[in-house]
Amino acid sequence: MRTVYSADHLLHQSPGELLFGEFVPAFEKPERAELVLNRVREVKLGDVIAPQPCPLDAITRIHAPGLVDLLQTAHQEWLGMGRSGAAYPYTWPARGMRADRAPQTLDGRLGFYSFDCGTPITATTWQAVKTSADVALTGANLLNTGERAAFSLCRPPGHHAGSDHYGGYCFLNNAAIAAQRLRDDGAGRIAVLDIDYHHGNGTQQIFYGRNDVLFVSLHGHPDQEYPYMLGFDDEMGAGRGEGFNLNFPLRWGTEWPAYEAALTAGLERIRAFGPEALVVSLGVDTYKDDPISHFKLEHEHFTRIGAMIGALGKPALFVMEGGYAVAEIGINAVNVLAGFEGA
Ligand code: SP5
Ligand code: ZN
Repeated sequence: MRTVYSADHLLHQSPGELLFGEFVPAFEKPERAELVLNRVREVKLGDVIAPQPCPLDAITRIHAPGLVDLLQTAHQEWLGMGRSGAAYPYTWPARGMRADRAPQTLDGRLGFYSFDCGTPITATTWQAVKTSADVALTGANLLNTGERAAFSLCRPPGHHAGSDHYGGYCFLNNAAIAAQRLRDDGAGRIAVLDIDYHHGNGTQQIFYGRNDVLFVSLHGHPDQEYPYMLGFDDEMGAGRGEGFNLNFPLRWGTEWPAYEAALTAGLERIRAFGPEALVVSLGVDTYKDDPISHFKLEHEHFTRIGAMIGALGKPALFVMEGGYAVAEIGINAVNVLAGFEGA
């Protein structure tokens, strides 16, 4: 399968995140994508191609104009206020506060449109974020031209970004933007399967009221794990979307047998839904040595995940999400892709 990649991802480098009361080096760092690319080349997965720049309306199909504008202008405004470094929010709306109107000042808007402090905006973040969406859209276009599979090596990742909020190292929801493109180009039904360790809260929120995009996610249980406030198994969709959202929250320490059982059930739901194509939010932070996660998957399990997805017999677009065991991220991500191709 072909890989879509751009070096523009290097334009986003987080100076760090607040964790357990300390400012620590970012887990989501540029080497991640470089090492996945190296592995793609090492195993000769297929050609590596550059993304086509896509018009902004593919992004505003999914995201609020106020969010897109903030991502584009926040850092310049930050500097204009005499500040240096990256733009971080410091206050957020809670229950009972006015979450229906965007504040006017930069600090108000940074908090209004975000949900954590791990997702800083630098001078060149927007260029990386826009190109990451282009990488996803170009992958969707490959499926539209009849390819059975494509790998969008997106960075920054996307699945935590909702229609009007960013966070979790994610600014725009690459997988959702690609899924919408597949719908707009004629696919009647699309399934999004999210295998990142963290719940894809953004993707769930975007499609929660819809029955044309099924969302299925396996992730750390929100009782224990980030993003804490979404991803429970009683979230089944709303309105016309009822029955088209399926969460498999799994406890810390989950090993392959329980993971495989949940994936089998998730794939069964996707089979019954009968999508024209699948978008896979491919995070490999389920790996046993991931520094911020608590599942116990081994290299070989990623190959098996890919084979199980391939056995559906549907075209699939793989969109890169998380994975922070940097030395092994290439092996784990490409094992999924090779497993899919071998199925
Ligand atoms: C795309 C993606 O994988 N985003 C993940 C964002 C997670 N950010 C919060 C990190 C919390 C770290 N918890 C540390 C546990 C260390 N034992
Ligand atoms: Zn993750």
